[in-house]
Amino acid sequence: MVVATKRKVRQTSGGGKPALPLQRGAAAPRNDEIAGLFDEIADLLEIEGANPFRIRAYRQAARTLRGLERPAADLLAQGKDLTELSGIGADLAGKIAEVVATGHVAMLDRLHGELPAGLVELLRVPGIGPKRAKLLHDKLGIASMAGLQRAATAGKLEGLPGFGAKSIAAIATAAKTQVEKPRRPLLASVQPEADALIKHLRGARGIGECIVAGSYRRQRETVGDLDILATAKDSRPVIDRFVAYDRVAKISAQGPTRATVILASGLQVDLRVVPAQSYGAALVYFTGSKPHNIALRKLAIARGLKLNEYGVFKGERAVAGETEASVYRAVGLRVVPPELREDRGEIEWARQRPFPSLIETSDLKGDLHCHSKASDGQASIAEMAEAARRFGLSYLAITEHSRRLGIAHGLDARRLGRQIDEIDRLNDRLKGIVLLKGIEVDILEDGALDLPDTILGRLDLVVGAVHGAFNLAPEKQTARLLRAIDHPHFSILAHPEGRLLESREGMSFDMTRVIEHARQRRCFLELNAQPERLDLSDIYCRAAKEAGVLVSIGSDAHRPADFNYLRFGIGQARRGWLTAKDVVNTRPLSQLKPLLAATMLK
Ligand code: DGT
Ligand code: CA
Ligand code: CA
Repeated sequence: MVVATKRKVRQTSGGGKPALPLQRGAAAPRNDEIAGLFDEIADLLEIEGANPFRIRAYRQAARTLRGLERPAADLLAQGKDLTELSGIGADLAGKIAEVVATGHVAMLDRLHGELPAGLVELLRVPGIGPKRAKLLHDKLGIASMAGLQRAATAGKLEGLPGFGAKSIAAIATAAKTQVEKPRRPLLASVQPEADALIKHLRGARGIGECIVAGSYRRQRETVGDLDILATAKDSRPVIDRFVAYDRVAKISAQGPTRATVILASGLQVDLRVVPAQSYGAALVYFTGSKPHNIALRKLAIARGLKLNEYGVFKGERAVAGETEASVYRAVGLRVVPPELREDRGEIEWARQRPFPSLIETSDLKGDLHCHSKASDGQASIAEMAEAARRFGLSYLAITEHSRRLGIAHGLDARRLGRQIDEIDRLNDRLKGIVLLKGIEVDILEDGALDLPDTILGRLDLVVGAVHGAFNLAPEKQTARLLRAIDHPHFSILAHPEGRLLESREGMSFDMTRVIEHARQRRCFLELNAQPERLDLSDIYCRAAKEAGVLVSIGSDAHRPADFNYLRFGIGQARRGWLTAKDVVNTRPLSQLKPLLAATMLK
């Protein structure tokens, strides 16, 4: 499915213009900034009721831009033809060039003239689609989330066609949450910024260590800001180089050993420079989480020690601080893997026994969720197979959408039948990778699957997923999922929670029952590695593990570059305490096959 990331280029400093780097003069817009503008165009076109294929073109272009390894601005500077990129035609290539040259897209400016920019925010509220957003605007003049919240509180939504009392109450609550909650960028979207900034800082005179700590190091799916920790005898050159970085839009604070800046993207970055003998203590402190730190400090106090970001002290004397290991040892613990530092039982564990070796990207042997051009992907099956092989995988399941998802060009039984034959032929000539035959079949509202058993039975695996009716009452939603799992051919429940980070809450249902059912029926739960999903989330990964249900980490790749998303899936899996053993696609094909076959023979 093409998923809209509703993130916009955020404003950083006064004025009504988006905070493109152009505000600072020479720097060119980054790919994700251009992508943000395209997503906004798609959102506004959707509200205007434009042709779905046109909307989809902008979304795909945004995706392509986000996945490019090099800045589009550089490609243009070298005279490269952007229409060679998948999903980019002449019109979109022209718009990219326009953003690079001017910082604007005239078309978006025109759309803003027709529709208030704040209307797009309304699409983040469950239950409000483009049609309802337009209705709210036309009938009540609502043009922002805050406006929606005010109107809902004042009872103004009552009586609008199609708005029942229940849905009004749900909308009011959602609008309130959205207004109060600042948006947090996705881990994957800040990673390139973090890498580039660290590379820049390493050029500072006298710098020793230099690392991103905070929620980023803990691999949280979204990050509030970046916390960079560096060591140096003389902190000044490091601070000077930091605030002089060409993507800094605003310096919020600057002192001799610390500084805070806002980058052109709106991302805040904190920097702390400490002497080498405090590195371990500072790293523990700035990695957090805060509840984890508080628990550590209690342990220190109980031992008559003082723990802070400079070290562990007995009176005035430092007893630890240079390494993380020394700090944990001083309070009687083993080192806790950063992803587990959330005060969810890891402290007790660290006192008693070694941690299991958490899963790593290199443990993955294959991927059980991907798309090709046959549905809404952007490459051929052979190209996806080659990309998976290059990523180091030895098998790949092709799982297109099913017929119900017309917008994604979902397959009916006849087209799936042809694809099965095509994959058989491809397997005869492909080297170094084996393709598995699958489908991402739609789970209908009543829990039935969107394709007949006869065709599903010919596959190696059936991945089932919910793509609509997210708002069923919890009992109905649970029953729907249990019924799908009960289907004679059902292997993996894809993106089980249905969350879209920062834009859609997960569905309400009884996950404990779903996990238990999956265990009984010997099927698997997916951890979908798309950056805006990371679904299963960490706590349910752990619940699945404890129940003995294997997790499948799937890229849901729509393009060759998307296999890189598996790394973020691994981050979330580690946060869920998963080891290689807990993940089904760490098995070599010979061990995987019987496991899949068991799901297809119920
Ligand atoms: P974020 O930025 O919201 O995604 O989450 P973090 O965990 O990166 O939080 P941030 O940036 O506010 O602070 C970085 C770390 O610094 C945090 O994980 C723990 C530590 N820290 C911050 N404030 C406090 C505090 O008041 N007490 C303690 N013990 N540690 C703190
Ligand atoms: Ca942070
Ligand atoms: Ca911070």
